Amino acid sequence: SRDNVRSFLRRNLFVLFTVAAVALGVILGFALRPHNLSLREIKYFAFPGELLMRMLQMLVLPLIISSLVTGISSLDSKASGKMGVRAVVYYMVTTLVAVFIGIVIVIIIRPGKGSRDSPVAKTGNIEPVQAADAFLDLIRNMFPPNLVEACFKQYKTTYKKIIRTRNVTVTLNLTESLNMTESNLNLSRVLHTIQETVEETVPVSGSSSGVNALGLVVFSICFGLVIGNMKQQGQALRDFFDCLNEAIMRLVAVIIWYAPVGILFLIAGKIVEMKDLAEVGGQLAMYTVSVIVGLLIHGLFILPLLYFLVTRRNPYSFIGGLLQALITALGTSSSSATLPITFRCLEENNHVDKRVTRFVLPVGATINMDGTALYEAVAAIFIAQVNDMDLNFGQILTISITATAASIGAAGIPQAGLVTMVIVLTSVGLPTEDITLIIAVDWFLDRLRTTTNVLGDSLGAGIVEHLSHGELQNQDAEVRNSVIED
Ligand code: DAS
Repeated sequence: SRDNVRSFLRRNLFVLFTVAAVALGVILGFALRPHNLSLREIKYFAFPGELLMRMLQMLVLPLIISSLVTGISSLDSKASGKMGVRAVVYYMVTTLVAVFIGIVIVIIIRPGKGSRDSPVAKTGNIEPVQAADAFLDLIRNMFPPNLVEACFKQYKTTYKKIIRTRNVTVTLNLTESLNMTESNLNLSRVLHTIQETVEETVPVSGSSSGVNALGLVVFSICFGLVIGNMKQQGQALRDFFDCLNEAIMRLVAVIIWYAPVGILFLIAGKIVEMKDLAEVGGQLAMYTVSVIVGLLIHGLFILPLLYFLVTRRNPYSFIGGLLQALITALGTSSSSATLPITFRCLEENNHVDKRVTRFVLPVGATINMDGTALYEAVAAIFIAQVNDMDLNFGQILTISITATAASIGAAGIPQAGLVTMVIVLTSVGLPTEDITLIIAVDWFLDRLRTTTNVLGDSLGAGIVEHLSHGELQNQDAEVRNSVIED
């Protein structure tokens, strides 16, 4: 019928546009590289991409609050409690499996063997950050000092330093932000004190939103639970947040038309900016391969297998409905910016119950980052290998735990995983300045791990929905009975 054709076209037309946008972006990027555009010209060229980032991130704050408050308050506390436990168990299991895969891969491939490929920029005094401080910061981030400041305080300026240190050109994105734990800020101080000549410092205005997602999630869950129990008295607020959520999703429906254009310029701009692949040494190439292999195994095999084992449904058709979100994650390298699109793909394409997506997606996008956890473990062990440091079982266990914690603490913004790396390195006494060894390829790996993060969150919503089928049906029955009574 006409409606079927419309929904088929809408679903596939968008995916077609978005895939075409990625292909065009890559072609345009490589076509522009020989022109050696300056950073400033690249910034202007990539502006349409920055616009998309800003549009999506403008929605993140109201989306997290309205979806969580509506999702939680629409369930009775028993159902939301069970759903929450299932979601957290899924997050922990998949994150630990991802870390395990990463460790096995990096030990088998051993990308760091042999002498150092590229000398590392000598940095100034580094305050070794205690992992305990970082944990405390993580907890602190869950309870923002006041809601207004946590929500609206923007990131400080993000700027690039092009530092040429004895033939290693390192482009550092220094993003100092509310979301980074105190320990991460030490990294930016460390990188600030790099003694080497700074070729060019280009101030690029902060392009990331400033929401402290962790704090917002904790607040919204508590608030949703409370007004969910305020029966008739809370109805007005429940209607308000339900309406707010609906309005945000309608804004997403408009923005999604622009998304392919934005993604095209985001990808093209990055390709123009990246340094010559030839300069990437053998160790760094093997390290990149290790992370990619790990992410592919986890994202295309382990997670779909888990989904199939639980739901007995074809995971790849479920993933087919997510393509728009996965490509947006690839383009923006920010799972929080992708969140609006992830909502739309799960609800419109995969018809996942809104009471589940509204609950698990904002939480998942904030604390469930399988790709990041895998990457932190691989990077830490790679740096140990480069330092000819043999890690014993206890240290590998410590890396597993701190990589998991670092992924929970990482914000859903570009290169957050790189900055929370400090927690993992200091926990096993590895030199934090060696982070500059892996920065050169981080912009690329960030996109892949963000895509894995979004994939993990989305399959998790499908799994939690399947496991919560009973509660959701009871909820529907209660609503029907109450309507009949009325
Ligand atoms: N870019 C982060 C995200 O949005 C992941 C990371 O930096 O590791 O998920």
